[in-house]
Amino acid sequence: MKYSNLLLLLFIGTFFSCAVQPQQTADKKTSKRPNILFIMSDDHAYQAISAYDNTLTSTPNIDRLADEGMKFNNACVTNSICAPSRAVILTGKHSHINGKTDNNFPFNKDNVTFPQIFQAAGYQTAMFGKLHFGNNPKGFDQFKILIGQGHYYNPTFITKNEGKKDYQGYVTDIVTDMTLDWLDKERDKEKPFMLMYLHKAPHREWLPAEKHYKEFTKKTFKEPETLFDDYKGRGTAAHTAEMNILKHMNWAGDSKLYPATMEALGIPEGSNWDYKAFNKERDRMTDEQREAWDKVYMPVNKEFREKFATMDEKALMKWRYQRYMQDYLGTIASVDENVGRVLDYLDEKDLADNTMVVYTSDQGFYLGEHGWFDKRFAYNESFKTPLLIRWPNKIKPGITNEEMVQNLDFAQTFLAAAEIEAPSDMQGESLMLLLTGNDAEWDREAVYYHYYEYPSIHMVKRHYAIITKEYKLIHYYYDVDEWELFDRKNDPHEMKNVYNDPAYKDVVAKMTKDLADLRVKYKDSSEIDQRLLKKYLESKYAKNR
Ligand code: SGN
Ligand code: CA
Repeated sequence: MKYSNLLLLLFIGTFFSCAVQPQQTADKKTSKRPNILFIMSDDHAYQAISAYDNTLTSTPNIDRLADEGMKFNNACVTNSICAPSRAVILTGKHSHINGKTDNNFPFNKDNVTFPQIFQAAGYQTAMFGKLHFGNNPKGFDQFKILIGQGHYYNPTFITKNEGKKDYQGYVTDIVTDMTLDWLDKERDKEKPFMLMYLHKAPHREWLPAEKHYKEFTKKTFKEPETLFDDYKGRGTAAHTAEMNILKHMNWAGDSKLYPATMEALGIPEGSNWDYKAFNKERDRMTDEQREAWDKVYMPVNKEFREKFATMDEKALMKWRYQRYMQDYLGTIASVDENVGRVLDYLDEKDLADNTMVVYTSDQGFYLGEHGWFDKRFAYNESFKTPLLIRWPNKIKPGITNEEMVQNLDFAQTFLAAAEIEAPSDMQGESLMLLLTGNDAEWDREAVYYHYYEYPSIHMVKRHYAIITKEYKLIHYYYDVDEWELFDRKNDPHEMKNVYNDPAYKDVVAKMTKDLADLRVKYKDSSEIDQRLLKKYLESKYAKNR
């Protein structure tokens, strides 16, 4: 840790041990300082939360947070990818400042993260579930985290006190059991807590729990309007991205076809079979789990084999979309059920009133819009992320907020809620103004976005963007130099780039200037990270060009 950072933490620690002591005695009776329960899922699209959109599925427990708290309709991320989003949340700083620009390099532990500040201020802190940082989290009294992406069945965790440990069962239930155990048996109940409850689900490759795959493999879902998008009207990046459900999903890992099915159908090995991925998950199951799985997925394979010969590309896309939704939404059913268990616990133990509960995702996700799965783009489905916050007596129930808020704002919001001063170099804004109904004082008009992980899986080109409620201006760079402008009000599905349309000349001029100003404000000057450039030049992608 940098010396200055250490000093800051020591200062905060000393300040609180002196200043907060007398109050802590009072806390025992009145529990003044609020608890923070931060719930985050991995790749949970807002289209798959019924409080936002009930077309696809129903999430009654997560919806409770919207009914009893505030729902943000325009929450978004600064960089739509897993570990970078988590780094932004923990540091309150953009990726280019905290250094975690993509999933590949480990998180730089010199960064000060908000849980360290909570811990120094006398809070009990714990983290359970997925972190995906390449190193262990700092500032936690307890943690049990998955290794990298983790597994759905019988996962291994890295635990703070016992090293690596194997667990039997389904990951979403296990992460919840750990969370409830800590709340009930382990924490110091005299102190307020800051708890991070982080689901692996619904991350690819979408393995639901038994009772949910039994139910969801029988369901049919409405297709999005843009499932057969041909990407006309957009630039190179949309055309070259490898996220198409028909072309880029794995037959085995994603669509759950058995090798025997692919052999029978003559699907050549290598064309997204990904047999390894299939085995990776299936091999972890116990005999009993595997038998139950096969009982449901073998008939799915059989039915597909019988109709395959009659299917054209369109029919195949439709079938793959349904398969995708059945498994993706099946994993969310477990998340919802388990969130319900935790909310019930807060009610039973009289903790709900003094706990700020947050539900969000590390980014949004495509559920067939533009024919895609995955995320990364500054386009709506991946740039936006669900955000629900409940804090009884502070936040009025059932309110919807339309302001553009970001995951960059979370650290300062939680610190402000706990009346802990945030370090001055954090780059977000506390959302307390909005949470307490003082929207008139909120003056943010635009947000900044920067995605870096290219070339890499899914091949989404690097880009940065400015987004207002009305427009989105995106610059793709690195191996292209292209601009896109979308009129968000008149083209909500972002189908037509109007950057070169003379009618938008003035908008382009203003947005370009505002984007330059935002880059100065957030201190993002360099387009090319030298580490990444070196890696790119040495990669197969550069050699194949
Ligand atoms: C894995 C997934 C990708 C996904 C990345 C990053 N493939 O590589 O589809 O984009 O993770 O996801 S998988 O077949 O191995 O699941 S992230 O959420 O961690 O950023
Ligand atoms: Ca993710």
